[in-house]
Amino acid sequence: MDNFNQLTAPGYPIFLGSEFEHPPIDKARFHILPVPYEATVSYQGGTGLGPAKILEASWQLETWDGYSTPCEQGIFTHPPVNVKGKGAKVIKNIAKDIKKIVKMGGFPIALGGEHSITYGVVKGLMDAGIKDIGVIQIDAHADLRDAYLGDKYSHASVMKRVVDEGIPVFQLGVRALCHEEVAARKKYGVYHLDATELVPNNVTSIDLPKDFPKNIFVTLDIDGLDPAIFPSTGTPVPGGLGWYQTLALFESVVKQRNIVGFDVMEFAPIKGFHAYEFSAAMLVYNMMGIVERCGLTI
Ligand SMILES: [Mn+2]
Repeated sequence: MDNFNQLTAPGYPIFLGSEFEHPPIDKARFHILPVPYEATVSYQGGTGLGPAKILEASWQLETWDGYSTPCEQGIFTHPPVNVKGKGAKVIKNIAKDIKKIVKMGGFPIALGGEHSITYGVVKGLMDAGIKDIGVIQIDAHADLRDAYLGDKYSHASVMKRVVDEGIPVFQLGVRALCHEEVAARKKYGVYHLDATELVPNNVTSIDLPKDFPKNIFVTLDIDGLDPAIFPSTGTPVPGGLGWYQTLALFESVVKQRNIVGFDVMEFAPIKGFHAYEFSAAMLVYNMMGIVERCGLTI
């Protein structure tokens, strides 16, 4: 890392800072928004360091992802969101930053941080005027509790906040959920293909229901993948999605709808194990590549 002067804020390198000439903000398609928020941890901590470590590791990526060079479309890394305070205040700050990105015509990519952030991201998309939106959630957990430990803004309740906004959700890879969440799935008509259906059969593409919204946002909780790939997360659960399977499922939904952004949440770096940091950076970059090559323009 020889060019570490490319920082958005102290400790925050820009995505792929080592590799190419970065365009000005209004010329970039991909807008990375680091959200180092970690407040409602229920097991192991560390997600607050996630965004900075992903950005740092991104300097080791090849710009050619095997199919194309997504960075040619321009990547702009924003300074991290102000995450001082808790709950509603932070959600508001996130929404404000996402709205700004969408209003300037950018494609937002939020990096967490804990999963509660996603509610702020989705709010930002709505505030920017995007209508008819659905969320595809790749996750080990359903995150549909109304509140967790009394907290409505907990990472374990984030999808409940989303369905409460009347937004349809499709869950992929879930393998840990409680009775309250099973009932919430029924009540809110949450679509799901759980890990037991996807993983043993190596399912790599799905058909979104006909009435699923035309605009989609994909939220990827890193624990949706198997902990053999990402043990670096707060609440790992065995039996998760494979690397290629995750990317293929992502590609299959991107080909069916207009994707308006994605996030990668719950990455908690483990000191001394840089493989996981690089894997998270590559996952983000490969998802950008899929958006570039397969994204529809509706
Ligand atoms: Mn989650």
